[in-house]
Amino acid sequence: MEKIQRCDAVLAAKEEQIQKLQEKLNAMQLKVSIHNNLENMHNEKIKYKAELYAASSEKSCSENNKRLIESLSAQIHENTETLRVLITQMTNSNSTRHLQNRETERLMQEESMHCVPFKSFCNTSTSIQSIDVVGIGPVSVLCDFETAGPGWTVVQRRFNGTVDFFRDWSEYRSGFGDLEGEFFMGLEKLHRMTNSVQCELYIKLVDFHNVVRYAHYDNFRIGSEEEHYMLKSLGTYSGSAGDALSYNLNDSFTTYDRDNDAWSNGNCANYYHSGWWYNFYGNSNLNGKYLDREKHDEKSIWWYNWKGYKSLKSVQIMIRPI
Ligand SMILES: [Ca+2]
Repeated sequence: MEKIQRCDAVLAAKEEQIQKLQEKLNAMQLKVSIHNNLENMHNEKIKYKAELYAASSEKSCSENNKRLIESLSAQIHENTETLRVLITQMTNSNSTRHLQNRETERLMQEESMHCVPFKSFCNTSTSIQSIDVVGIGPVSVLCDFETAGPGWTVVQRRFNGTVDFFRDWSEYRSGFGDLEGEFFMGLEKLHRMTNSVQCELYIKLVDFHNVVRYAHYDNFRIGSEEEHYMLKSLGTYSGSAGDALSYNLNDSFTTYDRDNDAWSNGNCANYYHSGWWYNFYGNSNLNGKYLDREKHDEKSIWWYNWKGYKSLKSVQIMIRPI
């Protein structure tokens, strides 16, 4: 009996313990449930925030895109306008160029109408005329009818010292001076003219006593620039001034900046203050310094076979097709 009572007591204690544990368990389950609910709510909140953010960025992105599209449209419009202006300018430019080309063609045609071949040149008067030089085209030259008969083209002329003849290679190649005054025609033209047809050469010399002499060669020809405009042919000499030029046959042309002479220790063009055909030294110096009186001066204009190194008053060099 006592044992039964003791068991009842233990049982009661256990039931109480179970009840407490049940209460505890219930409390814990409630806590877990609340926690779960809270967690769900938190997750929901995060989800909504994410959606909100997405919606917000979508809107922002859309606005940005809209602004970008507007900006691009404006640029396209601006570029189209610029393109239109450029096309207009180009069209005007083409029209202008077309007109300029037509004008140039017209002037060239007009000039070529007045331009005569070198061979049939200058038979009527002393004047400046346009001739057709092979490989160059129309060239203005001085033709001389009075000095030695018709048909002469003046290569060089000196008579008052107004033009400086101490020039470099490129100027002697192209020519310089004034056709109505003193000038040098230019070696390139001279080369092409004397190679297009056989030419004779006439050199008129006048001293300070107004005595006139001349030198004539019947087959004058000079080489190309690659050949340093070499004095390649003179033919037969005739005249009253003496043959000063044959000494320099087959010699190259020399200027102060292009030493083609045979003098190894110096430059003849520099020494003689000129640009001319030289060997070890010169035997004539028709492009030398112009002096206004007769003077023994190796830098002046001289023709050795007539007056040595005495300066001359005037010179005229001419060529004529044969
Ligand atoms: Ca030299």
